[in-house]
Amino acid sequence: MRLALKITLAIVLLTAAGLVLAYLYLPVNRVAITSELVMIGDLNNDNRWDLRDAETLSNVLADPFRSDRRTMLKIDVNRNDLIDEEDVSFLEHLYQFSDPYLAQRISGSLFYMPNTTAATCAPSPTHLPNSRTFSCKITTCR
Ligand SMILES: [Ca+2]
Ligand SMILES: [Ca+2]
Repeated sequence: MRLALKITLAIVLLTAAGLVLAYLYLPVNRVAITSELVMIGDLNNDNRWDLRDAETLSNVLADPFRSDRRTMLKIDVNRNDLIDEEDVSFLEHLYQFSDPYLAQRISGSLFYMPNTTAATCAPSPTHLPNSRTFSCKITTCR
């Protein structure tokens, strides 16, 4: 076998071995996920606001103690740790139009800005003992 062919074959084999080792041993994800984006008001997790969310909201309001904390977080739009009339009226108005920009334009200045309809949360919300506080905060999403 000619020397050039041997060198080429050796380079190809070393490159293939290097790629296999890199694929097997290089970490894919070095950073643990510490938060996720949560869409406020999207109660059925389909990434939109519609009448199905309104139906879920009325079910939650009928029996609020059966709902999980994540759902309650998504309903507490004004972030006062209470499910109150302001939250419900905001969400019902949003569900009618499915578009926060359109809902704001129609309702006027009392409607929350669309960029406040998202929050970052820990993947499994952590709670302080004897507290209803979530480890979430409102973010501005543009
Ligand atoms: Ca939804
Ligand atoms: Ca509230």
